[in-house]
Amino acid sequence: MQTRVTDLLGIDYPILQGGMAWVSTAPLVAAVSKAGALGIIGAGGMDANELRENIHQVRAITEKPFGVNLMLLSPHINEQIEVVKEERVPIVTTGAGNPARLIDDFSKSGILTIPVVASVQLAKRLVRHGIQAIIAEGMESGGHIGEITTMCLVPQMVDALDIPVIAAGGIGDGRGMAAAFALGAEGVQIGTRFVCSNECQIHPFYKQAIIDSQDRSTIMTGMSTGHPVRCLKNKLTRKFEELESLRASREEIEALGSGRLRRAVCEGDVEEGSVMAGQISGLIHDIKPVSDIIQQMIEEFDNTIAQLTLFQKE
Ligand code: TUI
Repeated sequence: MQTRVTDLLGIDYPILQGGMAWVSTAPLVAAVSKAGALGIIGAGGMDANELRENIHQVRAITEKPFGVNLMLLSPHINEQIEVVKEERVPIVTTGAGNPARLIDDFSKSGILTIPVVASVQLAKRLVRHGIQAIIAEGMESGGHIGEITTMCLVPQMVDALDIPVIAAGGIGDGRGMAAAFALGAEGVQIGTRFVCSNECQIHPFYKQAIIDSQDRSTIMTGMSTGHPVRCLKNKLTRKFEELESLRASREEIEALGSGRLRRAVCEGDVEEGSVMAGQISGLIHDIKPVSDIIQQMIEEFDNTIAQLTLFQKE
């Protein structure tokens, strides 16, 4: 499968594994890259040494391209920037902010910056800074999100930009991938589906919470703080709802969220922890190897496209 995205990134399939803080560490990333897609280390939550260690671990397993996702709100962001430059990481994706100041500097170090954005306005601004591809993330995604759905964001992004658009948010199988391509995307970024893989090194209760979920199992919290986050409904999200209904201060709401992702991912506390997951969670029913997820997605993509061509007039 060749698109501008596979050409640019040097991968076999136009699939990126979303960089997920605490979740996408070296074993998952290496498995995804080894299988011909792009694995991405989620640097959010890592200090400089942990990030360097993860980069070395990926390189010990595969020579294929991989990326690092920099969460721009991370307290370790400046040291992480130095590490990706020193380690000559080929691809950096960014999230939760405007990466304009990094693009030129990274480019001089041979690093390709692919921003994750949730609006056409920021995307256009970043194109003027010289980016070569962008990830358009809809609000179906897990974690920190914007306001627009993938269905509406992707075609508007495609029309506004000349660079390839990678669709993210609400895609968990080959049908979703085909839908994204129908909207003009040339690649997809997948998060939640890869969480439920054998190679993903998180507490089993987190994976099980996704498997047990249905279509209406996620909720957006933290809207009043300006940093809305999607996760599975649980005791913690009910506390958020209560605080927000009482119009609690931003500080109070942010304090409630502190350390909660780690608690869910590492300790398996899926009631008091933040179980970040996308709306596609309800579609995920099993845990399987990364290579099976990718192969089945490509097969399903091909079948979907073949089915759709039956609609063509003679
Ligand atoms: O970054 C993400 N998703 C994330 S980051 C994360 S870690 C976290 N932990 C605790 C609380 C909050 C986050 C979990 N999930 N996705 C990419 C993304 N970026 N979605 C939306 C944006 C975004 C938002 C605003 C990008 C740029 C932006 O720009 C604002 C500006 O400065 O113009």
